[in-house]
Amino acid sequence: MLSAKDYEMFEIIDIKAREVLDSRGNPTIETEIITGEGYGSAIVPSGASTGKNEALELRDKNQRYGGKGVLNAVRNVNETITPLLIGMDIRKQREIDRIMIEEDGTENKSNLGANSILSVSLAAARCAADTLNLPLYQYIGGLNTYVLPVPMMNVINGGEHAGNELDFQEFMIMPVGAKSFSEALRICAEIYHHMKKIIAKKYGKSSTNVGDEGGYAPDEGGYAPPMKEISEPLEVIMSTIEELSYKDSVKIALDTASSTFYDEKSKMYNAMGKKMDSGELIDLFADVSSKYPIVSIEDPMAEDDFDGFVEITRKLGKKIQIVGDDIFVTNKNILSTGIKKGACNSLLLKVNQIGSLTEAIDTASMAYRNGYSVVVSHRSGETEDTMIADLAVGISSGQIKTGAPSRSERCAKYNRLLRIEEYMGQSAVYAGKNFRIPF
Ligand code: 2PG
Ligand code: MG
Repeated sequence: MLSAKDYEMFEIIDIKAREVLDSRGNPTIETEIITGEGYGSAIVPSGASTGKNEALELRDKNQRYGGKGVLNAVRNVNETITPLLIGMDIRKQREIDRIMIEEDGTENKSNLGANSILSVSLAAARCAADTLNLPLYQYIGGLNTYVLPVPMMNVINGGEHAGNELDFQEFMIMPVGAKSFSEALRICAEIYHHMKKIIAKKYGKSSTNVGDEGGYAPDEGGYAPPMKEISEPLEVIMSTIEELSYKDSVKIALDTASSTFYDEKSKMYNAMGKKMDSGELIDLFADVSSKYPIVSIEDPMAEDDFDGFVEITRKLGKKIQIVGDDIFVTNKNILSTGIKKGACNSLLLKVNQIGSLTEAIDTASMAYRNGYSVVVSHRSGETEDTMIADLAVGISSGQIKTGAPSRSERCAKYNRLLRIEEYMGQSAVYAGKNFRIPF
């Protein structure tokens, strides 16, 4: 039976939002919530290669911070959302999210801003976990939380995340053969460090400068022309893992973010100095995945090329995970269309694409129920917030994409996973080779 005192401990007493900076030095929103006996905070990340249908990130568009200020979003939390939620039971996450979505009243959260709503939604989950004295991942996933994800570590950056000539955005390593998450992370970090020497030797020292997600962003280094061809970063990865004798335990994943080099009018892809139609791009991916141990390709086609997605899934989907990011934008309705048409076999999950925790989890559930795998992901503009580490464990995604270990905002997530693994002790299971269906 509940006593009045029990209820008070869960009651939302106050909510406070403020403007802080993200890893690119752009403003973003942080929100704190307190209950009678708990505290939770969250900071919202921000993308660069964004999908057209993402929920709206509210920016002030005035002279401050080149228009990127978020004081309107902060005001929306402090003046509009807070009075609606004060006194509510912090455990009612779905109700909290629903109230904010209804108050906003738009399809893409353009009224209050997805950044305002999400900051409250995530802070509420963390505050509820704290009030209940549970680790966040366990609050999200309950008893069914024992799977530690395989890192999809982005070690070479191109596209919108770097100022180099590489059109494809992310070249990632996946240590599927490791026995534990901590071993996987060690393998990744060792590869990352050794790769620096290999890149410096071949492309020059300045080619080891890093991009937004901490991966190397090889450019004009003086010794060789800058990396441009898709095979070049793949060769660097292969040489590194061979020299370290990790060839059997490490696979490769790509996020080519193909919307960023697609011309909608001509329906042509413009990469590596060539123009390719949908079929030619698919052939390129079929070719590289027959030569290199590629197990996953994210956004191989542009978000507007739905037919291309269906075609590549039909051709390569048995062997390779085809992940939908810009195409699905963590939106249940769009994912549902994709499932019906047979586009992709995996969902990239980014909470800020949809703007609330419960909606993101609903989209993940739909993916699982239809045999799609789920990759929980950071954004290229990140913060010290580690929520996605708990989310990956909480929904047993088996995979997490959160950048390279040279940047603290990425390490924060890996370090949180190390702590979760230690806390779980013997019951922790590393997804490893079962990363697509880890349970
Ligand atoms: C992506 C992400 C994260 P951004 O495309 O998957 O790696 O980039 O946050 O810029 O959309
Ligand atoms: Mg992507």
